Amino acid sequence: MKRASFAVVGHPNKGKSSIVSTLARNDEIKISQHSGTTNHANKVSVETARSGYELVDTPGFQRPAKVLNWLKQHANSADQRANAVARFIEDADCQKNFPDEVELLTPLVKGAAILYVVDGSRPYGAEYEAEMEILRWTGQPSMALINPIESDAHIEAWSNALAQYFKTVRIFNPMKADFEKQLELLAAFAHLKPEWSTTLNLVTEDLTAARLAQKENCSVILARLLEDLCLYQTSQKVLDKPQAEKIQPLLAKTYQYWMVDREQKSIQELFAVYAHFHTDLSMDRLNLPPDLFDCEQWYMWGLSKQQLLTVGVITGAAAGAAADMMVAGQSLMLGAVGGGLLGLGSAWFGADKLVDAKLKGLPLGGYEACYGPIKNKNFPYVIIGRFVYLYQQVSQRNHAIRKTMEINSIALNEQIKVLEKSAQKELHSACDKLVKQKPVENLAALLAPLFE
Ligand SMILES: Nc1nc2c(ncn2[C@@H]2O[C@H](COP(=O)(O)OP(=O)(O)OP(=O)(O)O)[C@@H](O)[C@H]2O)c(=O)[nH]1
Ligand SMILES: [Mg+2]
Repeated sequence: MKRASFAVVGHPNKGKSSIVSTLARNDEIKISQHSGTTNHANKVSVETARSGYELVDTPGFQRPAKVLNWLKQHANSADQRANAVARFIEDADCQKNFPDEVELLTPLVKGAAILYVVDGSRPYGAEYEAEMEILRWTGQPSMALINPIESDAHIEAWSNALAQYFKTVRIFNPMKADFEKQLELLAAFAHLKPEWSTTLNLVTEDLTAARLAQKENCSVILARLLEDLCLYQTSQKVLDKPQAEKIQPLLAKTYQYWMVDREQKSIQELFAVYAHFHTDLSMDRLNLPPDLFDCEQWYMWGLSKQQLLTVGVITGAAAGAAADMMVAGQSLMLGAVGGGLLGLGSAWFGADKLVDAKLKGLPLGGYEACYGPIKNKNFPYVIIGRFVYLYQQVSQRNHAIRKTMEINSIALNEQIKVLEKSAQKELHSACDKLVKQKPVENLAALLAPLFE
């Protein structure tokens, strides 16, 4: 089956690239307020599970009146017009004098249909007629899109004028058009050329199915995030209580860093699900309850006979050498002495004490200093609220939008409150289990309604 292809053409700076970006869900396409941003035809493939189509972003018309003159000199009657356009793009002088028109007409000569874009917030003028006339000469199926960039002040005048050149005229705002509107436009594309309708209808079906799968994906991402954040605990085995107190700030840092980082990872996954790879996000960092270091959570630990034996061997060999004591610590499973903890060196590890312990034989014991997990009942709701709110923004964000995504913390807090109040019984009980570090079956399915 032949793939549909659409060249998006028009005056410079009317939102052609924005339309391509939104329809193709591609946020890499260059868009800017400077006229002439696109200076080469850029083919963008839209791939779906079973089908696809092609959009060609093009530079704007620069000298349409001159181009139309050239064409008129090369065609005496209507039947020669398409051929004159084909000669125009091949002509070396034209390529030199009218590079933008050659770029934008080439895909049309190769069989692409026309999507002619105008700005409905600016008045109509006869100067557009040369470009519309040129497009008509190509003989390709066509549609006009009115993009109300700043307002819809001149839509009516535009509609009247465009109707004389194009059978189909639609209003389409690439910044605001939601998923339904995008599908409606796709349905109109399918009517442009009968031989494309099958593949384009498949595209619509695929996109609809993909949209559902994206939501499911989001509930899985959130479920994993919740489980990880609610279970996470960082701990370090130490010899005595003062040491445990000493490493508290370090544990706190490790813990906070891990939690924030873990949430960030999920946010990245969320953006990736919706193919937003270049969005800057401004959102308050995840705030954790201040004091998770609980002295009650220090556990006495003892070593097995086998381990005691190892203490003897290793400490005997390494006595006095701080660096070697670290190694000894690891082999004794006193906890990984990694990252920041290394900085504390043998002082906290207590080489002498180990040796002492060996000399005295028994007992060799210590404490386990723990940080986390969070037992605050509200915590899962905070995570859910943040994620669902972000989901709402990301899933509705059109790919033509380039500005930073600002997540307002007041709106975010409101969302969390509303969510907590309205959460159904099942969700409440799931959250309750999570903060008790109990497993929740089918968590993703329980969360799914939040993504409706
Ligand atoms: N507010 C708003 N801005 C828009 C809309 N469409 C386009 N713009 C802005 O208009 C400017 C031009 O958009 P582009 O998509 O780069 O226009 P273009 O027709 O591809 O421009 P050239 O490549 O220079 O011919 C950018 O700053 C867009 O952000 C719209 O519907 N609403
Ligand atoms: Mg452009």
